[in-house]
Amino acid sequence: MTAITNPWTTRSRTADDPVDVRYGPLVARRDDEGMRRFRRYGLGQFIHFGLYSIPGNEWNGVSASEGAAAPEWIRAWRGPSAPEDWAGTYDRLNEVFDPTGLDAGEWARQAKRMGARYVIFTTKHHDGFALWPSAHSDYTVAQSPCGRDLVGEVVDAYTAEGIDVFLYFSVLDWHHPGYTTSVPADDAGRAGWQDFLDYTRAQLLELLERYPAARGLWFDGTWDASWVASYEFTHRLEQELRARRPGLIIGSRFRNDEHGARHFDSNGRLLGDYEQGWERKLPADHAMLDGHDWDGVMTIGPNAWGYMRHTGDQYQKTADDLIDLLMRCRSMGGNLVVNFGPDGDGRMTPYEGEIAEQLGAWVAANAEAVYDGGHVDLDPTGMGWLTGDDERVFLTVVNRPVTGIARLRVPADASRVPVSARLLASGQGLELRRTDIGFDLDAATYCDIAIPSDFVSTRAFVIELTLGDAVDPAAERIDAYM
Ligand code: JFZ
Repeated sequence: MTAITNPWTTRSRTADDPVDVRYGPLVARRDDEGMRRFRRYGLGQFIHFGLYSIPGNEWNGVSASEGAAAPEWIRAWRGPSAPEDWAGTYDRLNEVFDPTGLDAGEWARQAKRMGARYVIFTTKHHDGFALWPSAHSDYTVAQSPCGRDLVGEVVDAYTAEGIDVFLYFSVLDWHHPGYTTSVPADDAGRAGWQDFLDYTRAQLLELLERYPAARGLWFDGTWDASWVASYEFTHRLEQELRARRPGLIIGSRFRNDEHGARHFDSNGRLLGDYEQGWERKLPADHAMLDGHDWDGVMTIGPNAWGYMRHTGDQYQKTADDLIDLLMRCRSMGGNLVVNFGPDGDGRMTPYEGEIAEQLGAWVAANAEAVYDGGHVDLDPTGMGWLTGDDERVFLTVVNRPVTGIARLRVPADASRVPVSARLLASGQGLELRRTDIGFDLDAATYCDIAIPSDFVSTRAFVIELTLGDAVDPAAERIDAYM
């Protein structure tokens, strides 16, 4: 019996013991233009913006850290530190919501400089407040002094920069009266829940209708028992969404099968176009992914998606951290999505602005390794991350070897082998030698690349290896046959 378990999603497959599943995947692995673009995004931007951006994790100078899970969860602030009637106060923030500093064009240009090829934007987070003037809700930008269609502004501005847009949509909704976390147990509850499902469907169709440029829907808040029990509805709705927008990309966080298995059905089959469970954690290795597409979404602080007025002594990831994570994702064929939380006025924070510029400078200098390089079938190396295509292998050096020799293991029977090396950013040629060092019973040869001692870098750097046909490996061996 083979059991494959991913501890971070509910994936658990028992291959020899298939279960009857009627509400399983609706699509097989796709290879259309949309998914080919997805595989080449490399870097994405997440934006969490909404009513929660106004308090920024505090109210009247009191931090919510003692009582709320994260800044965008501040409405759920509980305990002794919570202000009186806090949820009521929060729910009325629409009356003051007016992000006059929000310039979607500026956001999009910053994202472009960072090298992002897609953006995921919160159209409606758990609080239920819609950032577009939804006809199906009385809790939207239209019921605020803002009065603008922020979703439309973001879709247009990013599309104009050539950045693909995915619409984040939280199913979980603290505003809709019919929403319930548990399966409704009486007629009134069931009627309310049905209202909620109708509203959810209507809002999603409205988003597709209003924003034809959007390429994907990024679902969230789909873990409550009520939604899990609505598998017939979600199965039908996924069909409807896909029919309305051919090519639409939907991740695995949207729905579950009739046994409650989320992300993967009870037989381990992916429920959607890509694995959408990688959040503030990454796959341990490429094999774990079973060839699925995926992305990893990442906060810059430890756990803040929405704006945090005071980050205090919380660690903020650096550009170096993100370069490392980016190339680690790429080495396993995935994209890294870096989260931004603009302030209540709609302005990107100075720190996130710096991150965007620093990351962008690195990505621009090493673009081929980032975008063109997918997973390569070589042994992982402690020096950093390997990416590549049929012609090239890119070694992103994060840990520089003290010997000055970057040594890669190349299987002895490889038909394509590295034949030359250079520093990707500068083009400077590097000496490369393939050697049989008398190791591994000749199962591999080694490729030694000399990193000049006068080459100084305080950032990760990329060595580009060009592949060529292997000459008879036996002829290269210096040791005798036994
Ligand atoms: C959810 C939201 O609750 C959160 O506010 C933020 O929007 C984030 C992107 O998504 O939080 C989650 C959801 C799923 C996991 C972790 C946090 N998960 O599967 O590990």
